[in-house]
Amino acid sequence: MKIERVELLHVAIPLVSPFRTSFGTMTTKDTFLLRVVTDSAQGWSEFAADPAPLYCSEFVGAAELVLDQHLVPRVTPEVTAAEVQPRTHAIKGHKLAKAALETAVLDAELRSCGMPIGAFLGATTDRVPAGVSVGIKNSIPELISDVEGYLAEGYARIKLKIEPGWDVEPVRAVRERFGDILLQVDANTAYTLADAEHLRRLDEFDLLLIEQPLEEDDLRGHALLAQRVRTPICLDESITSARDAATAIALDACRVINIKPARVGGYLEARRIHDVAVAHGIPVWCGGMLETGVGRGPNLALAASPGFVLPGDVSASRRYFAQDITEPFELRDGFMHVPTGPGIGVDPIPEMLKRFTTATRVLYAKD
Ligand code: OSB
Ligand code: MG
Repeated sequence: MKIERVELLHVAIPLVSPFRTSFGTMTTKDTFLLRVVTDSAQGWSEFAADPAPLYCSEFVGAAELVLDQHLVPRVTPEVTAAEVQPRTHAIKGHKLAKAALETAVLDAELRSCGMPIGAFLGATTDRVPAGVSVGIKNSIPELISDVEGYLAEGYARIKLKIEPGWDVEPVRAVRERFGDILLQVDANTAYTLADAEHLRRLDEFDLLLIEQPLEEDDLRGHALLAQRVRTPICLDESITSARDAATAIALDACRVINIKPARVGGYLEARRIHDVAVAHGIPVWCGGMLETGVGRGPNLALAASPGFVLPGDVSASRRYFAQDITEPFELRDGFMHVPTGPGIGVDPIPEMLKRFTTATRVLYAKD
């Protein structure tokens, strides 16, 4: 496929309410979209990280620079989606930036042959059960009221963000108030192995899992923690490749994996992680990073693969934004529907692009 133009569009979209985690508070989705124009079709993608390196080491400014100076030059003037990873392999790290590039190229490629990304990835269903990730709140009554609202909307599973000082009590309150719902927690690396006895207190609440309690490079710590708590350990930040997944499974560092395509370099590697997990009987689910519709569409397609047996962080557009940049994704009977159009199956709405774009840069233009 011949690439004619690569554009990077900075966008800033207000969130409906602040989203607080153990690493910070977000009030806007502040990121960029990539648009790759080829000789046969154009493709879109979204960079998943934020302006500051708090969830992971990547951030908007660094991703823009690495795409401009190191990644885009390696895939122009001609590339296929399958070649993006090998061609950019020499550039260390920057998987979220690489994921954005690979996804835009893949979208263009699939659109040019009329194939939806779900069909390409091996989706076996047209709708997936949706969970919702609930941020850290100022008080337990505020948390209960938010969870009540999400359950009333039909979400199939609740995930509570936790940190030291906001863990056992909020979990107890939600369990007591709502009974037998699917409930799990996410610590985003906020604990150490010295907290094992404290985390064991979560065992009485029958959680589906505890996500990423320890630092991302601490697989051994997670394996040791897993011997001391009954709640299954799920890894998010620690898993950046299929090899990581195989290692974590071999070390008994996790019993569940959160797959975020962006964190692992794109949908092709995400599908390989799925395959490794399925081969080992490890359940997976699709994570999210407050994506706009541009990132949400393909995440839903991935989540329709057979190994995704737990509800994902794939919520409706209105859980995040009063106005999404694409047609809004809606929750129906607790499910989200996989887009059926070619490629990622969604397009930014021109009027919304205009409203939310703060700057546009051309990274490549055929002369
Ligand atoms: O750790 O899963 C996470 C959001 C941003 C960055 C990291 C995470 C999250 C979420 C929200 O938990 C998931 C979503 O609804 O997109
Ligand atoms: Mg997480």
